[in-house]
Amino acid sequence: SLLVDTEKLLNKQVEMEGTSSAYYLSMASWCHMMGYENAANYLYTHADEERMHMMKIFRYINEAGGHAFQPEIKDIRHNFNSLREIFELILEHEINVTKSINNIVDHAFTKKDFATFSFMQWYVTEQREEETMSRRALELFDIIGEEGVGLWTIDQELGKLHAAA
Ligand code: OFO
Repeated sequence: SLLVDTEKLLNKQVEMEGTSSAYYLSMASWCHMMGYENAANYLYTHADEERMHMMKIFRYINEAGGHAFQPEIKDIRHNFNSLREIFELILEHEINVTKSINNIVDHAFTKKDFATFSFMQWYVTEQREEETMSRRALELFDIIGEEGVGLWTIDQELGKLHAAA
């Protein structure tokens, strides 16, 4: 079964993925309200994916003999200053998620918990993809520029990026 500190770290990760889901849903709502349709769809889907990330760890904890806790998620931000800010926040957030995942991988290896170590590999790969996607999305703002029809074009390109993922 799971070591107590491993179980704690995994439950913290459940909370982090749940928070990601809530955070991205809140961002999706702001984009939708503002008329950034493609960005909104991208983020609605992203929110669902984070929920799935949360559930995967949740089930693992119980299957491995631990006890998964439904996280209490609060203090989610609802208002943002710009579309660009949202994508900056996403990248920043994903970098923190990667750090947290790496910490669990490192811990599992040190404790010779190879089941958890192997389980977490999926997240390592996923984070690399998510960080790349976030960087691509952010680059659009510099390449296209936000003046004139820029924001509209960025939203269109975000839709394409999303479709390609
Ligand atoms: Fe985007 O973070 Fe989950 O893993």
